[in-house]
Amino acid sequence: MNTLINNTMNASTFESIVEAMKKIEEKKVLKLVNYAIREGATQAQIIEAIQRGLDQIGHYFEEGKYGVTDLMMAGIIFEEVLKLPSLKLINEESGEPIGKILLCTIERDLHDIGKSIFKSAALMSNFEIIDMGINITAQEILEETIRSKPDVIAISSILAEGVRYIKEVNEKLIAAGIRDQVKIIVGGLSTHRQAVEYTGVDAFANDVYEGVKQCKIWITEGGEAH
Ligand code: B12
Repeated sequence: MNTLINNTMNASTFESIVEAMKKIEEKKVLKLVNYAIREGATQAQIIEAIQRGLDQIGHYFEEGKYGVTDLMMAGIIFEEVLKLPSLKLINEESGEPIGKILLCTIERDLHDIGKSIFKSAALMSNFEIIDMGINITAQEILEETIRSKPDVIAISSILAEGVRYIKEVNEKLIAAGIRDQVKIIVGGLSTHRQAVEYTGVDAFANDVYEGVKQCKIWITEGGEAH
């Protein structure tokens, strides 16, 4: 049983969202998500249900049951869910920014759903976000870091090849003599704790809320990366 399900989201609603997502049933997913929100589901619960469906879609893709068009459709559905007015309410930014995060998806990677979720979670925690978008090179990250002086660089890397470009980001910041002025956190399917050591970044988190918590620790308590 999923740890996120509690009395704010009925287990059968959760499973129905997973099923509808797996089958790429756009209208049904949106209807069920709206229903779940009315039931009191949190943003994290909804994201987890959709992500479970997406994981299955990923397996179907590997097995050849689904093609790239299906992946695209799945991505579109997730984006529509994130844009739902009922979910947007939970996304609203409020208060003074507590710090600045430079956010992007790494070079050659076009996946941006995880990045959008991290952005929502960071905005909810009153971070200012500079979203550079997708397919961003180490050189572009270096230039934007010099320009906007963020406290944290947050990188999403879904494709396995992303790890080497993230390593390049670290090397470029060191060469420019500014590595000690900024923290780097990475997240995504291709990243794992070992990647922290290989790439030289400060932290890894595949859970966006854990990632935002780490950024807060760096900003508000001057804490060290885990
Ligand atoms: C939707 C999708 C697409 C869509 C993307 C649409 C979009 N707007 O993003 C499209 C159709 C464009 C696409 C294309 C491709 N895809 Co694709 N895609 C997926 C799919 C089904 C879902 C990805 C997703 O959005 N998941 C939901 C989000 C929420 O999860 P997430 O990205 O992991 O993010 C979470 C965490 O990782 C974390 N996180 C993410 N970023 C960050 C950043 C920070 C700072 C932090 C703290 C946390 C964090 O938080 C998020 C929330 O929990 C996955 C399958 C899967 N199991 O995930 C395949 C998958 C990622 N794709 C894959 C492949 C192979 C491709 C293609 C190469 C297919 C092709 N032959 O053309 C292309 C590559 C294009 C490119 N150059 O990037 C493979 C990747 C294999 C690998 N590891 O390298 C997967 C795993 C499918 C598979 N099982 O084979 N894809």
